[in-house]
Amino acid sequence: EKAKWPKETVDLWAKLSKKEANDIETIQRSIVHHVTTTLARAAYNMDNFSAYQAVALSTRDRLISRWNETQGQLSKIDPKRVYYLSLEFLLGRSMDNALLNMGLKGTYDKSIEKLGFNMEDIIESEVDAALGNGGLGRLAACYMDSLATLDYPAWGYGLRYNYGIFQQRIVDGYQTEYPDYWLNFDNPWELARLDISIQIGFGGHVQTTQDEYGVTRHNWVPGQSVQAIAYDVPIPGYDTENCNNIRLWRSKPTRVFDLTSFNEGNYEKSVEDATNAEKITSVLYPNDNTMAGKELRLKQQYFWTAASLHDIVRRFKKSMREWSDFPDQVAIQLNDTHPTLAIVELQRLLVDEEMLSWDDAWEIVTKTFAFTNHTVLPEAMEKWSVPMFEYLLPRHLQIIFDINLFFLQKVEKKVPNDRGLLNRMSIIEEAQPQQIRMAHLAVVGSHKVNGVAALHSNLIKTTIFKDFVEYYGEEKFINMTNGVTPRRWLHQSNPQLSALITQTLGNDKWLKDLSLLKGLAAKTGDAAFRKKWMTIKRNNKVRLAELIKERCQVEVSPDALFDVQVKRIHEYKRQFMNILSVIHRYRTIKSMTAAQKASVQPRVVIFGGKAAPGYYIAKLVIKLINSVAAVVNQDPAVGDLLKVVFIPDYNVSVAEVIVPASDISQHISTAGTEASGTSNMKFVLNGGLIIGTLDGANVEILEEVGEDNIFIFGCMAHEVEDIRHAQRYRGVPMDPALQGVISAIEKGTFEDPKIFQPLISTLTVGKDFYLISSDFASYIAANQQVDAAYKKQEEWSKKSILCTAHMGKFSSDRSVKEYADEIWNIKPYSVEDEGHL
Ligand code: CR6
Repeated sequence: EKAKWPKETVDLWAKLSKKEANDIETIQRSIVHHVTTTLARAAYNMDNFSAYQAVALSTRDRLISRWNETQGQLSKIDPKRVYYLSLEFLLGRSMDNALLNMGLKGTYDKSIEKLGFNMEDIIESEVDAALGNGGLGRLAACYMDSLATLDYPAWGYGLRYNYGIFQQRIVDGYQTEYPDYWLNFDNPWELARLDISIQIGFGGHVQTTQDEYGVTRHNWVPGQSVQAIAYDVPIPGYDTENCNNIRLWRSKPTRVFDLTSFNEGNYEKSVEDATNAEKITSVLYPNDNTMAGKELRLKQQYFWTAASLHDIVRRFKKSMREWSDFPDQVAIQLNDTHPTLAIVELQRLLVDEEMLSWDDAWEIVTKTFAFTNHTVLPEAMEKWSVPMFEYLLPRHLQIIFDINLFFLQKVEKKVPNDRGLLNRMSIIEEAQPQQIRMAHLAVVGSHKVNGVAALHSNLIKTTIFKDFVEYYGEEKFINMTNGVTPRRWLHQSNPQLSALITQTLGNDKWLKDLSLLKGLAAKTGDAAFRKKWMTIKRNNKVRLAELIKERCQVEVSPDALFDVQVKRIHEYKRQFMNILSVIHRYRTIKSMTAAQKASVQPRVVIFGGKAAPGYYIAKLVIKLINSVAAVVNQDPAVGDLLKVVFIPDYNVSVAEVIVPASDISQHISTAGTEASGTSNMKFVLNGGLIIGTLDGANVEILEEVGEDNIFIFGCMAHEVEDIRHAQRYRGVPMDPALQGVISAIEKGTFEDPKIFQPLISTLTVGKDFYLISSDFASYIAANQQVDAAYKKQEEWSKKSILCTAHMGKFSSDRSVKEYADEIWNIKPYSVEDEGHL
C-alpha cells in the first residue's frame, strides 16, 4: 500500500508519527486530553481513580510508541527470538514500574502535582494484574523485565484470565475466597488485537488416508472450535528504548460454529456453546504446586499452546526460510510442564500440515524446545488421563504414543531387556486408566532441561529424571538459578534505599549490573552510613505498621524486630512450624518474672499468604495463626514483647510494602522441597536477614553472604529419607518443647481444640512427613540466635549492609543472560542501534 503513496503523504506520516516530547507541558496536555476526551470527565469531578486512569493512558501512549519502534525494527532485522510460554504472569501493578523504567517518573511526578494530584495516591488506585499463583508466575514477570532491559528479542505467551488469583478475606479467622474482578474497569496496560484471531479445534476424529506415494497421512477433523483473540501487554526495559511484548490469549466463540448450531435449528445450544467457549480463559486455577486434573485446565493448556504456536509459525513463515532453519530463528522455553502440549502441536503441524517426515520434524522440535522444572513434589507432577485426553485431542494422543514408541525403542536398543527401566521412563504410566506423564514428555521433547537452583537441579538428576540422565548424558540437564528484578524489588519498592545506594556508589549503574552492590561492603565501618541505612529500614517498618493497623486493626511497634513469613500456605513451607514456635515463645514469656521479661527482644511475627481453596490443612493453618494472634495480642502479660498478625490478601503490591520492612524473614521448608524460592532473594536484597533451612536458593544465598549473615538450621536434604524411616519404624518420640506446645493447644488455650485436631494429627509419630518435630529444637535455637544478634544493633546493621552488598548474583538479569547464552543462543538487539538496520 505504502509504495503507492506520493512522497508528500509519506513525509506527512513520518512527520506526524514522531515520538511525543516528554516535557512537563506536553505530558500535562496528554493527561488532560485523556481526562476530557477518553474518560469524558471534567476537572471538577475527578477523583484519584480517574486521575490514575488518565495518567495510565498517557503513560501507555509512550509505551506504545516504544513498542511499535522495537517491534518494527525487530521485524526488519528478524533475529532469533525466544518465546517464553507461561500459564502465569504475576505482573502486579504497572504504572510506577513503567514510569521508572522509561525514566519518566520525575517528570510525571511534577506534572501531576501541578495538576492537583499526588503520585502516591494515584499509584494506590491501580489494581494488581494477578495472573499467577506465586513464585513461578512472579518469576516469569521478573524475567520479562530483565529480557526487555537487556534488549533481548523476547515475547511472553500466556492467557488473559477474566479472573486472576482469588481475593482472600479473613472471616472469623478462616480464609474465604472472592472473585478477582480485575477487568471491571478498562485495563489500560493491554491492547486488544481484534484482528489477530486464530481458530483452535477440540475433539472430533482423525481421518487416515494414503497419499499418492502410499504414505499414510493423518488429518485431524475437530468437532468444535473456538477463537483465540490476542491482547498485547507492552513490557518496557529499564534505561533502554526497547519494549517487549507479552501476548495473552482470550477465548471467544467462533462465528462458523455459531452458525452450524443455528442451522441445526438449535438456538439454545448455540448460545450454550458460545458461553462454553468463553469459559476457557475465564479463570486462573488457584493451585500452587498441586495438580487438579480438571478437563477445563487441559483445554486451557491446549488452547494457549496452539494459539501461540500458530502465531510463532506464522511469523517464521513470513521470512520465507527453510523449515530446517526454524530452530535458528525460534527458541521456546516451557515454564514448567503446563505448555508441554506445544511439543506435540509443533510435531503435528510439521508432519500433518507441512508434510515433513516424522524424523525431520522431530529434529526441529527437539532443537526448538527447552524445559524448566520447578518442583519435585509428587502432587505437583502433571498427569492427564488418557481417555479424557483422547476425547479432547485424539490426534495429539496418537502423536504422543508414537513419540513414546520411538523413544522407548531407542532406550531398549541402548539398554536391552530392562522392562523395569522402560516402565519407569515411559511417557505413559500403566495405571487404571493410563496416564500421560507430562514431565517425561517435556524431557523427551526438549534439548535442555533445567532446575531453578543448584540444589534442586542436582536433586532432579538423582530422583525424578535419574533414568533420563543416564540415557541422555549429563549435558542435557543444567542449572539456572532463579533471580529477581532489582528494578521492582529495590528501586521501585524501596526508593529511599535505592537513592542511598546510588548516592554511595556515585551512580545508578548497579541497577543494570547488580554485582556493583559489592561496593557497599566497604561502608560497614562508616557509622554515619550505618545510621542512614537503619533509618531507612525503620521508615519502611513505619509504613508497614500503618498497613498492619489498617488491615489487621493491630498496633505494632516499629522498634520491635519484624519477623516475616509471606508466601503461599503449604505444608512443605511449614508455616505450621512457625506458628508452633510462636506459641512456644508465648508460653516462655508467660512463665517469666518481670525481671526476666526485661531482657526479652520484642518481636512482631507477620504472616501472609493464600491457601488453595481446596487445601483443607493449609486453611486450618491460617485459622490457627489467627486464633493464636487473637489470644496473644490482647494478653497484657505479653504486651509489646510479642505480636502476631496475619495480613489478608497477600499479593505483589502488598509484598512491595512488606519486603523492604523486614528485619528477619522465614524460608523454612523441609530440606529438598522448595525448588528455589525467590522472596528469600528479595528480602536479603533489601537488607533483611533470613532464617532458613539448607533448601533451594538459601544454599546459594549462604554461599554469597557468608554464615555470619544468615541463620541456618535443620536437617539437610540427603538426611530427610532416613529421618522419615526412623520415625515410621523406630517410633522416635516427639520433641519435648513441641509436645508442650501441642498440649497447650489441646487444653484449649486458643479456641476449641477440636478445630485443630486434624492439624495436630499430621504431627503424630510416623506421620510427621515434613519433619517439624525433628527440626523443632534447632529452629527454636536459631530463633534465639536471631534475638541475640538483633540486640546488638551496630553489628546487626553491618550484617544488613553486607546482605545487600552480596546479592549481585540474584538479579534476574544474570539468570536470563545464562538462559540466552546456554539454552536459547540469542543475542541482544538495541533499537537505537541503527547499525543493525
Ligand atoms: N511454587 C517453586 O515451588 C520456585 C518457583 C519458581 C515453584 C519455588 O520454589 O521458586 O516455582 N514451583 O521457580 C512451581 O510453581 C511448580 C513455585 O512457585
